[in-house]
Amino acid sequence: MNFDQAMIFTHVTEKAAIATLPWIGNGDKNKADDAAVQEMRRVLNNSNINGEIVIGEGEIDNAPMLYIGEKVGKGGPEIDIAVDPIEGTRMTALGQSNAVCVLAAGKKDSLLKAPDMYMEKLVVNSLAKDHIDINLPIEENIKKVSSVLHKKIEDMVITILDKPRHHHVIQKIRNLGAKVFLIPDGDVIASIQICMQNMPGDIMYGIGGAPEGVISAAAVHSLGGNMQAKLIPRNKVKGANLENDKISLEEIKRCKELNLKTESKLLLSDLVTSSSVLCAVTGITKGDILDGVSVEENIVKVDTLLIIGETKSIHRITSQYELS
Ligand code: VTB
Ligand code: MG
Ligand code: MG
Repeated sequence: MNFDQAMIFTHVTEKAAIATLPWIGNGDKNKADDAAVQEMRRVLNNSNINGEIVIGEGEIDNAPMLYIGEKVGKGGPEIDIAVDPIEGTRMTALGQSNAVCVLAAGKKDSLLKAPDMYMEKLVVNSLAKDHIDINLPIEENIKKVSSVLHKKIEDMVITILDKPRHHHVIQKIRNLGAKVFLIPDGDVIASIQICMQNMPGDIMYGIGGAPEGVISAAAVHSLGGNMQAKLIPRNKVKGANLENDKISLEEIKRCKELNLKTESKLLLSDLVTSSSVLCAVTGITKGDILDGVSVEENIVKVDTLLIIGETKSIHRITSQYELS
């Protein structure tokens, strides 16, 4: 993934973010998502690539989607793409901070092909990269990481999605004496933050979406950090009932077809198999690392983070478009 290709994908997330503008704070998360999906698809299809969506979000919340297996582009190099047209639809609809448009792209077969389901994730920065194991209790991981970072347990900050499924683990972390920073949504931005310098958070842990996991992995890999994960069936996350059990069986079946096993450890090298990957993320609402989309007269401004694996570089790109 060279710089020319990187600009293609920057343009994609920028335009998708701009398309959400009418829906920011409008209360309707599906309309916002729909606008971003349509625009992302349109811009991808206008690009000189031979792209395939290998993992996309949409099934979990029944949102309009760029579906898994969809081919995009006018022709060109073969590229795997993982998309989340809006990461934080609720935040967009409610005008809360940290909603973004995001994708990861890489040379063919560089990104994990998986169903859209839940994923348990553990993310650390480059200093701690050899000191995690998702199969160990979270307390053990915190202890190992604290020692390599030369931090006291009391000073360790664990970032976690604020969801009922995490109440138990949050309690365990607090009992250990470490700090928990809760985020309402958006574990992609949280994962990126863990790997950036001068940002709060030493470990990102918890269960979120698999598409978000693969996208995060591209960023984490490019930033030299580490991530481990497990694909988790829905009934283990949202509780067992007739519907969730049925979905879970389907998820397990689809994983088998893709040669994947649920609830078993995936290494970063399983999630991302090459350094030829990138992650482009454009702010929708103002957040911790990015500004949101803003308009002045007939100019719309967008703020993007472009993280490139080959060059191990991170670029902050501010762009202006004339409003049409
Ligand atoms: C996860 C997480 C995302 O939504 O997909 C979460 O990875 C969905 O969790 O960052 P629930 O189904 O329990 O709401 C986000 O937080 C936002 O897309
Ligand atoms: Mg989304
Ligand atoms: Mg999402």
